[in-house]
Amino acid sequence: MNNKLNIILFGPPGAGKGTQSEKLLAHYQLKHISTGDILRAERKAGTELGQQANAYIEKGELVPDHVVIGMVEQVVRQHPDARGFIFDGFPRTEAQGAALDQMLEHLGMNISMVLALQVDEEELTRRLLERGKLSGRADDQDEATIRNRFRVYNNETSPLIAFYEKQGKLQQVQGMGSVDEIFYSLCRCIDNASETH
Ligand code: B4P
Repeated sequence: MNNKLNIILFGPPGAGKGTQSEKLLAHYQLKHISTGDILRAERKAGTELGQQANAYIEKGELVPDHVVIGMVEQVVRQHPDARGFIFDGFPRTEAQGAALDQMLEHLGMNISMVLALQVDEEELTRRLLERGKLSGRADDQDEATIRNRFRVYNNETSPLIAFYEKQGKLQQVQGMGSVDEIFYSLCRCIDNASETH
């Protein structure tokens, strides 16, 4: 295995994955892979993939596994010289987690750690509705869609917590507080893990 720093930033919708990824990738010089951002860029460009994905996103459903797995693999393969990757919003199902492990193993890499942001649903809802007002993102504006996203997270995504716990890679991080406080906690986890390896 090579010594790239590959981090999964995990958490429910609105947990701060995108917000913290921006700070972490600048600090550790990593390549950012946000499946949500890629899907929204496809939609903006009016591609067929973007139009198909939009139908799922607007309802708060997950885009099919094979679509997002293919997207992630393409980005990983395009950056063989990256110091490592931050996977933001991916994986979101056990099938995506297994595919990611397989893909990285094939490329002589692995996941270094999974940092799971913990935020309660009341705060998540508040953040998403607030972003909805500012960004115009349709999936952040409707409370029923937000509730569906939490339901999908609880049913399809949260089993990944046990998946990564079994691998000894999961670290829970307090995701309530200021952006800088949470960033500090994440950096502490990464630096401690890097020292012990
Ligand atoms: P994503 O784009 O991944 O959206 P998200 O989970 O809602 O956002 P994130 O967690 O990054 O937002 P953040 O907290 O940073 O996914 C959107 C949709 O795309 C999914 O519902 C799905 O349909 C599809 N999709 C994406 N990936 C997929 C996959 N792998 N498989 C299948 N489908 C997939 O930000 C939230 C708000 O909180 C921001 O406004 C931010 O400013 C604010 N905030 C952040 N930290 C804060 C703090 N500490 N205090 C106060 N506010 C804070």
